[in-house]
Amino acid sequence: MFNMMGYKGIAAPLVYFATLWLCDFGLCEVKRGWPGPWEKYIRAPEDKRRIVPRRVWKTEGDVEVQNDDGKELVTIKEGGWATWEFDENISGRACLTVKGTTGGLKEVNLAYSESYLFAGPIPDATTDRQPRDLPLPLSIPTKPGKVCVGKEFVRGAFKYFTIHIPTPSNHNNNSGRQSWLQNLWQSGQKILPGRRPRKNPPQITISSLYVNCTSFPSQGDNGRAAYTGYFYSSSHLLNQIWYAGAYTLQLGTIDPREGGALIDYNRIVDHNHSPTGSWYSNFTISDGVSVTTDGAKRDRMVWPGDMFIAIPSIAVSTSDYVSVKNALGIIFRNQYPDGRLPYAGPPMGVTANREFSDTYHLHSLLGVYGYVLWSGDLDYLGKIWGQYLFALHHSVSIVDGEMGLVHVTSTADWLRPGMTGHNLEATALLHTVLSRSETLAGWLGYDIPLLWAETQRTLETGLSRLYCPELGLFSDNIGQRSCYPSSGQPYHPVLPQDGNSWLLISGANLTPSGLPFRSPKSRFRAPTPLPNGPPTREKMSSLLRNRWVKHGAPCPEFPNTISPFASGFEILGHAISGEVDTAVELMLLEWGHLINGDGFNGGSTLAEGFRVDGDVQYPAYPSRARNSLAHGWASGPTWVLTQWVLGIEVKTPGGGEWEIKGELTRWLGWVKGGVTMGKGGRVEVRAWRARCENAKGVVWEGEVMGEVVKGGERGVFLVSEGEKGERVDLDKVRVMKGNEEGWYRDVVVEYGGEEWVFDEGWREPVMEEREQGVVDWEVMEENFRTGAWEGWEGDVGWVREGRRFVGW
Ligand SMILES: *[C@@H]1O[C@H](CO)[C@@H](O)[C@H](O)[C@H]1NC(C)=O
Ligand SMILES: *[C@@H]1O[C@H](CO)[C@@H](O)[C@H](O)[C@H]1NC(C)=O
Ligand SMILES: *[C@@H]1O[C@H](CO)[C@@H](O)[C@H](O)[C@H]1NC(C)=O
Ligand SMILES: CC(=O)N[C@H]1CO[C@H](CO)[C@@H](O)[C@@H]1O
Repeated sequence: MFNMMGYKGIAAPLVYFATLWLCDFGLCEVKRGWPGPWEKYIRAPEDKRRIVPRRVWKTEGDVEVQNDDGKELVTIKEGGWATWEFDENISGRACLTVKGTTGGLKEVNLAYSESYLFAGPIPDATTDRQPRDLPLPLSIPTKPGKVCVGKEFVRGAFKYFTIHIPTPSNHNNNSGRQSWLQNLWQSGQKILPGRRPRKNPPQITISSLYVNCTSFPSQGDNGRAAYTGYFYSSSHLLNQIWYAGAYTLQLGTIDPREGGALIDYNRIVDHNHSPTGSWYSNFTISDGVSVTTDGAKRDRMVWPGDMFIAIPSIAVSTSDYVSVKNALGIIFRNQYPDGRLPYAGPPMGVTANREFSDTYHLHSLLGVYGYVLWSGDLDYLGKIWGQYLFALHHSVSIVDGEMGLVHVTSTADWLRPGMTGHNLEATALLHTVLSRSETLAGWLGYDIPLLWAETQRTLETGLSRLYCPELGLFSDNIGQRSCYPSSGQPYHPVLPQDGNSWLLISGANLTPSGLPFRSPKSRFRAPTPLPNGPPTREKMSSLLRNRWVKHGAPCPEFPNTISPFASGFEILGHAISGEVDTAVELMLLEWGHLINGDGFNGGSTLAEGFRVDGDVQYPAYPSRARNSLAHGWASGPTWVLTQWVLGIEVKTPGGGEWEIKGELTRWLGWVKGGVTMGKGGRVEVRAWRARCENAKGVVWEGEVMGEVVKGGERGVFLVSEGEKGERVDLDKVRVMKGNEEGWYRDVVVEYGGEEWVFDEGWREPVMEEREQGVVDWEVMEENFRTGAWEGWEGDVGWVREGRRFVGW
């Protein structure tokens, strides 16, 4: 009998250990496909080679849509355009079946957009030098038949596809915002001839169109059958979020010869003459046949910042380790002679610029840990260990011993400002990397240098200097953004989301013994004893939660922005700190907006970032159309839901050992899911709220029960009781029907002479109302007037309207 009476809202952890070795070395061939009712949430196409649009979404000008025996015949005349909509955000090479043309039509213009907001004859943006890309001309053969865009014109991500026949007058329109278009028509990606006989104006009739998607080359043609893990719960929204994360990563996994959307940057390497604003995707970004990138539309490059989150999310959904290995491979291949790792893969890392970021350098090292842990590829670790140590040494060498903090010299990070100096995020990252490095050395059987632990103690001392006792969180640096400004300096502490989240993720001791919290260079000194006591992870988690607005967690280090990347660190920080409830709440709030918010793409994929008031603009760019709506770094929930809600934690490389420590949280009534281990073998978990009424009418409800299944065999039932799970003998469990869809209603557990059934009385709690975030337009404008955007006013996509400016 449970000694817990009445309601217990929060799940106790379920704990179970097991060992499983099905594949002992190298990369195992994983079994793909995991059928069940959860498959309805998969967004990937069933046959990626032939994706057909759902409907003609919009037409303008002289366009006729006829129904020809169930097929739509679309006729576009000069000046007209038609936009087709696909079910999902997709990618690939477009092909049309042309039924006929008249008027000597030789070309049409194509335009692509991820969001309906930018759908029409002008594409959304991949370039950072123009607010919108140039339309792509497509030559139309004189004879009817199929015509496809050239191999290099794989468009990375779009949901809307437009065919347009411009009129000659379009070529000369120089009014208002369209002024950049003039350059477009003049220098553009080849444009239509200006003069044509008026009597017989050109037109085209299209009988069908499809897109041949070349993403996720190593997962087969059926994107739905590619899955090696699943997640299914009582929350429709969390299910959508998990699968949108997984599909975002599929779409961003590409043939390495189809990469490189920053064509102005590519130019340094490939010397292309393509005009600014034009686009192609044929730049080779790594070795191998498949590689993971930052985003499907852009930059289609290997970005280490994304890997920390992307690797585990890939591991729990499609196990595409080959693509991860190729991404890490190119970063390490381009290691600079001084040990530093490039900011990104080619074209970066191979130019004379020596692109570098102190934090992304550390993300690459975390990528190695993630890859080896999940895949089990110790062989790879052994091969790059020398390079890894060389890179790690660089980071250790920039620790300022006196301050105890990493001293950052590179401004580059995830495009957020204020990176240089004694920085919190970089310090917390290095602390994390040192712990992971010890684990990696242990797996290889090597001695662990004492220096690493010593450095961690130094960093902890330094971190304490960044603590703001009155505010309860840590500041960005010891300079202008600290809470102990030097005399005469204004008091503007910045308590960054990224750095504080990384502190939660790191195992750093937040209160090194005997150390007063103090400022190094100013006369200010933290009061002793500290007004709110020493920092704890629990308090930090709750202070971070207090900052949320209607659509998510704003990041003070990057004004006006909500970042699913930095928020990915935050949900991880909450989960690691034992606040899984808070992590899930932020998913529902922020990723809920990415799924349901206006202008995103209806939940197929997850965007790079957005504006604090919920608008689709990502404040890193002036042009709203440049936001990438399929960006792998936003996939954090896929990982966190699997590892902290289902609770499947891999303990040794490839899942040789794993542990289940799940938490249903107050947001879920039931959950079910599974993971294929890197070394093969599948682990499945389910947990549900149970209720029991005994003969005397005493009721227990809200209890959590769970089950672990491995290798296809039923495991043990576990009943949560206080802090530890209790096992129930298998023969005391009765499964009534075995119906997958309503499985939680079919499980009856006999325990202590009582029968436990699913608690039908459970209801999903209502989320707290929060205020909408407010945009600080002056700060935004300032950001676009400086740095990378200097001198580009008007061209890159923002125009002034009175005192304010708006992006477009
Ligand atoms: C030029 O573009 C503007 C804005 O799109 C439009 O209102 C105007 O009609 C165009 N003029 C011509 C001559 O096409
Ligand atoms: C899709 O592209 C692949 C790779 O280029 C090619 O082999 C295949 O034939 C194409 N399929 C269709 C239906 O266009
Ligand atoms: C990539 O495509 C562009 C545009 O068609 C072309 O100019 C360039 O030569 C191509 N590069 C390679 C490596 O094929
Ligand atoms: C374009 C495409 O193939 N879309 C598919 C995406 O996934 C949904 C749900 O599984 C399918 O209904 C669509 O056909």
